Amino acid sequence: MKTILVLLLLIPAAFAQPVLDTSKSPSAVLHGVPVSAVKVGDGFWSPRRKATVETSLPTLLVLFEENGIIDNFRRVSGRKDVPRRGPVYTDSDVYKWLEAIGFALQSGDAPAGLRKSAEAVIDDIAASQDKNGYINTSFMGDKVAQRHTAMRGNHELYCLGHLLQAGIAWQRGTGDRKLLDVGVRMVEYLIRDFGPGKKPIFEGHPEIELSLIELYRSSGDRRYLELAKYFLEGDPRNVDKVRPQDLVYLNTVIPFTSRTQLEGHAVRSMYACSGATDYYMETGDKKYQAVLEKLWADLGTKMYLTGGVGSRAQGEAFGESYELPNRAAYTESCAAIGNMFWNWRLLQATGDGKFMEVFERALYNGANSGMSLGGNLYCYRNPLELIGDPKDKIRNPWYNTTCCPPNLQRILMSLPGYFYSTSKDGLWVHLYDNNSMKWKLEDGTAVELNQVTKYPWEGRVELTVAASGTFTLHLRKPVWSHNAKVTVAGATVTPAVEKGYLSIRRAWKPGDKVVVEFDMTPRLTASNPLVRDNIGKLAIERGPLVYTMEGLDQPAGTALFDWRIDARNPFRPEWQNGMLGGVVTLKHAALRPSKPHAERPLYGEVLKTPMVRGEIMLIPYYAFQNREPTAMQVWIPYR
Ligand code: FUB
Ligand code: ZN
Repeated sequence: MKTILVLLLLIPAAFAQPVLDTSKSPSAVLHGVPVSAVKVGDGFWSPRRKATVETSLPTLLVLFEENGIIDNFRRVSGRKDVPRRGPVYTDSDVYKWLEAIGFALQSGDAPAGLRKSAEAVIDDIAASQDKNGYINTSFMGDKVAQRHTAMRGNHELYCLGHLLQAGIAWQRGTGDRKLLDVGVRMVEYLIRDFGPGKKPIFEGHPEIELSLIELYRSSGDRRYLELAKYFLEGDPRNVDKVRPQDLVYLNTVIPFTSRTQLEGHAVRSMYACSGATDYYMETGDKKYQAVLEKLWADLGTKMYLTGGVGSRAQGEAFGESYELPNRAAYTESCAAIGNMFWNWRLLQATGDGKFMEVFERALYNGANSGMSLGGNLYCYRNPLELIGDPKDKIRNPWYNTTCCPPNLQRILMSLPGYFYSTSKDGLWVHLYDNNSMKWKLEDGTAVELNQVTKYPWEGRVELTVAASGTFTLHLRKPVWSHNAKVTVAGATVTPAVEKGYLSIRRAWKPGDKVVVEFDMTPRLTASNPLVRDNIGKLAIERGPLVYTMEGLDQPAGTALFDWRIDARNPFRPEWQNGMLGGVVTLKHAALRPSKPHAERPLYGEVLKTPMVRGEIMLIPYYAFQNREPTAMQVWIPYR
C-alpha cells in the first residue's frame, strides 16, 4: 500500500487532474479520477482507442494540412503566404484534435511522433497570436476589421473555448502551459474590453462557458467564473442584435435560466446545458438547478434510443417532443457527445445513476457509431434507418465542417477519466471494461481497483480491490439489467441499490474480490406510440448496446424492409470473432411476405398475405455501414 502512495506522490500535480476537476466545487457530490490514474486494458474500448491513436489522429492532421487548416495559422504569423481556407470555425477543430492528444498523453497512449507533430502545431498557433492577445485565424491579418462584428456566426468565442480546453488537457498531459497561455491571453483581452460596464459581447455558439469554468477550477481565478456567468446570463444590450428565432437557435444571448425546453441547434443546446451545470456545481444556484431538471425531463421526449439528439436537419435542431424520425434523423455525432458531456456533469453534481444511463447509451451507440472501426471515416449524421443507396455516403474521411471527427477523438482519448469518481464515503464505478485504476479516496487512503470483464459482450465483471479501510464501493447497476448477482470475497450479498448504484460498504482488505453478473438477455424495446415512425415496430437491445439490421446480413435474395420479427421467439446471441472487429450478433426468427413488398401495388385492400419463415441477424448499431453500403434499420416491424 505504501508503494502506491509513494507512486501517487510522484505523479506531478498537472497529470493528476481529472477531465473535470470538481474537487473543490461546492455543489459537486462526485469528483473525477484522472485519466492518468486509469489504464485501459484489452477489451471493448481498446481497439477504438488504438484506432484513434494509430489512424484517426495522424490522418486527421494530414487532412488538416491538405485542406489548409494549419496553414490558416501560418498565414497569420507570416510563415506562409496563402489564402485563408475553410469555414470560420476551423481553428476549433485543430484545438479539439490537440485536446485529444493531450488526453492521450495523460494516459500514456500517445506515441512520441504524435506529440512532436502536436508540438509543431502548437508552435504555429502561438506564433499567430496578436500582441493584444486576440487569436482567431478568420479575423486577423487583412480581416481584423471584421472582429466581433457578426457575433451570431463568427464563432470567435466558440474557438476560444476549444482553445482553452485543449490548453488545459495539454498542460495536464505534459506539464507544458504554452497552449494554455495562448488561450489565457485571449481571455484577458476579452476581460479588458468586454463585459458589464464595458462593450457588450455574446457567443454565437455556447462552448466558452465550459472552458472558462474549468479554467477557474484549475487557476482559482474567480474572474473566469464571472465571465462564464456573463455569457450564461446574457447581456440585455445584445437582445435587439439578433432575430427572435435566433434567440432559440443560438441557445445564448438570453438568460440560460429563461429556457423551458430543449430547442434550437442541438450541439449549442447541449453545450449550453453542460456549461450551466458546471456553473451550478460552482455556485449551487437553485435557479440553474431547477431549469436543468426541467430540461433533462424534456430530454426524455427528444432523445433517440441511441442517445443521439437533434432530430431535425433544418437548423441541426431539436424537434418537438416525440419528433424522432429514423431515416431523416440528423443526430450529429457532436450532439451525442454534447449529451454525454451534460449527463456526466449532472452525475458529478448529484451522484444519480440516471444520468450515467444516458451517458452510457450515447457512448456505446450514438457517439461510438460516429467513427468507423478503422478510425478513418466519420459520420456527421447518425441515422437509425438507411435505404442502402450507395450515393448516401454516411461515413466520410473529411467534412468541410469537420467538428465531429476531433470531437470523437477527444471523447475516446479521455474515456479513462469517465470510469470512476470518488465521494466523501468512497469510490464509484461508472463504466465496465478491462482496466486497472490507482488513485486515492477522499480521506487520502490509497486505492487500487482492477476490473476483468468481457463487458458489454458478457455480463460478468470481476473487480479486485487493493485498499485497507472502511469505505463504500458504489457499482453502477444499469437499469436494463433486471437483476445483478453480487458476491464479495466469495459470499453472496444483496447490496441496496441507491440511485442506480449497488452500494457495498465494508472494511476492505487488499485482494478482496467483488463479482457482479449483469443480465445480458436481449431485450425487445417498445417505443411510445407518439413517436409515429416507430408504431408497429420494436428495437432490440442487449446490455448497453442497441442493435440494428443491415441488408447484407439477411437471407440471400431477401429485402431488408420485407422482414418482420416474430417476437414470441428467443434470440440466439453468437460471438463472431472475425466480424466487424469481433461482435456478438443476434439471430432471431422472422417472417416475410411470399411476395416482396416491392412487387405489390402502392395501395390495395387489406388481404391476408402468405408469410415465409426465416431467420434474421442483427449487429450492434455502432458498427453500421462498416462494410459495403446496405439498407439498415434499428426499429423493426414485428408480429
Ligand atoms: O458551428 C460549429 C459546429 O458546426 C457545430 O457545433 C456543429 O453543429 C456544426 O454546425
Ligand atoms: Zn459535429
